[in-house]
Amino acid sequence: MIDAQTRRLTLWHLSVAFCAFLIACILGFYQVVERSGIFPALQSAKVYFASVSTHGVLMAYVLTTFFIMGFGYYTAATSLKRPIWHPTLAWAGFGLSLLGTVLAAIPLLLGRASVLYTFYPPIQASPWFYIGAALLVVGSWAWCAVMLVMALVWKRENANRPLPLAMYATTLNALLWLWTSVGVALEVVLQLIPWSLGWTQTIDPGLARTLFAWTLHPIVYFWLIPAYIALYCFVPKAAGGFLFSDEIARLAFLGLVLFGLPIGFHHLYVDPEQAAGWKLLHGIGTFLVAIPTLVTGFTVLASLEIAGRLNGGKGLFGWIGTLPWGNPMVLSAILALLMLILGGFGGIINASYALNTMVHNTAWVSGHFHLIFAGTTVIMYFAIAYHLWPRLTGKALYSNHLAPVQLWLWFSGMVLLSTPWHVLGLLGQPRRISSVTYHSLLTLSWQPYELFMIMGGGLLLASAILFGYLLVKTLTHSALQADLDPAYAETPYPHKNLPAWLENFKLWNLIIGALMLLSFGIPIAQFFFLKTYGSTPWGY
Ligand code: HAS
Ligand code: CU1
Repeated sequence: MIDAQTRRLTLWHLSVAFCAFLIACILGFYQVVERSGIFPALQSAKVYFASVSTHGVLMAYVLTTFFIMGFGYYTAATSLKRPIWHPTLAWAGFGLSLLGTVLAAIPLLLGRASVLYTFYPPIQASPWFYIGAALLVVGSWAWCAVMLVMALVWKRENANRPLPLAMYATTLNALLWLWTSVGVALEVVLQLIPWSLGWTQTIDPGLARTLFAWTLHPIVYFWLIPAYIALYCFVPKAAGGFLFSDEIARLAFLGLVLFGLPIGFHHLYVDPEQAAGWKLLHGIGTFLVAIPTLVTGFTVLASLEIAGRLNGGKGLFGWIGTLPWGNPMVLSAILALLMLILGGFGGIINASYALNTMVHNTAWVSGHFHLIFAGTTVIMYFAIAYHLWPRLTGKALYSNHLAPVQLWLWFSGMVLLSTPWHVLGLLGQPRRISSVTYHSLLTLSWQPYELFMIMGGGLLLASAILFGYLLVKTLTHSALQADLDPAYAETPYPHKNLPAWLENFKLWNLIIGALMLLSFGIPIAQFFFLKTYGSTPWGY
């Protein structure tokens, strides 16, 4: 049984995350309807952009950051079997992040921060939006400190044992987030806040986009790592088997952190401020970062196969039928992997310099990240919530039948929403528009896909409401949960000697520092030597 402090911390973080998620789903449904142009009465660019900005910020920053912090506290306490270090610091981080969220939400909802979740200048938001975003990030740094100290103290006391896998990945994620958030923190504090307050008159969008690109790619692995923790640490046991390889899992997490950080220029392929050589370097890195995900797909599949065979499955595919498909953790993993195939394939297209020009800024990109983030990643967040809720509340999950229904609804909705977006992108439909002012045979050809998009959005909203209902009902009904074991998966054989370098975080920090200097040093330094866009780098 976990201690009351960890329970409260995790429940509060996850509750904020899922409230933000529900609001964002309602906005998302409005957006697909508005964007389709089928209901002219709803057409309003002003409301649309306020809505998309709020939707993006709630999903990409609020859902993820609070979920990751809450899940991290749970992972640390249960895998290291000890209470959270410095709960006051953890609660201070929570409070600061919540304050930041509220400060950013007010201008967003008032239409004073309709700058989308990437807030690229020269579109300007109210200063409160940037200040709120900064506080959200600073709050999350408190979480990083708690995770790192807990890992280091445990290591000092258990010098000859490797960190439990879930904590190893959580520690790496805390490290990843510290490195990742530096780019956007510099942009917000040194460029956006002074500019939005009127202290500086100009801004250099090239530098701002470069600093944001520093953050924009690794942040997606910050979101993804909790999903992979569930795939490696919970799914094999839930399926009735073992984790195929603990060592491969550790290498995959390490690979995501090392290769994920220095490659953000694949978001800038068509931007003028960086030269082709730097883009090529980041492009090569982007192909390298696909490897840990490929490895994850096959390791998790191998773990599922072990489980299916232990459950009596025979032949080449017979083990698939003997998997417990009704178990939310297992079902989510299967659906997540299926969405990862197409989502990852889209990522590889995006990463290819020449092909990127075909899909950049089209609906294809929205299709890519809805499939791989809102699909693969968020469905694993659901699975984690179903896994944690009974263990946190002591109450049995309200319905073991409705949970798989909710997951199938999410999967079907996401496929229906994002497949048309891939096609629409190839048919030239721009992303981030409320409507177009040109009409031709091409825009006519978009229409059937818009209908699928609305159906997909409707299924997703239904699924989100069912998810919220199941969590609330679990809290309020009275059936007790008998099994409160955290249920971490084991490998079929005991650990031999894990190489010590895997946990040499000092070494990894040095290597990351060198890679970041190599890939961002000159590209950032150049702004201090060139006069671009009529602005000095920090605008004064
Ligand atoms: Fe991405 C744009 C490239 C992964 C999120 N991405 C975005 C944006 C977001 C995002 C939010 O190179 C939009 C940013 C914006 O607003 O401007 N992305 C990649 C690549 C990967 C990738 C190469 N992205 C993610 C993940 C995300 C995410 C993960 C969130 C969680 N992305 C890009 C690029 C752009 C981009 C460009 C810029 C586009 C532009 O022009 O603006 C890779 O990590 C993907 C690797 C994955 C694979 C798939 C492997 C397949 C597996 C399946 C195994 C299944 C088996 C069978 C074995 C290569 C592992 C299962 C069978 C059963 C029976 C179960
Ligand atoms: Cu990226």
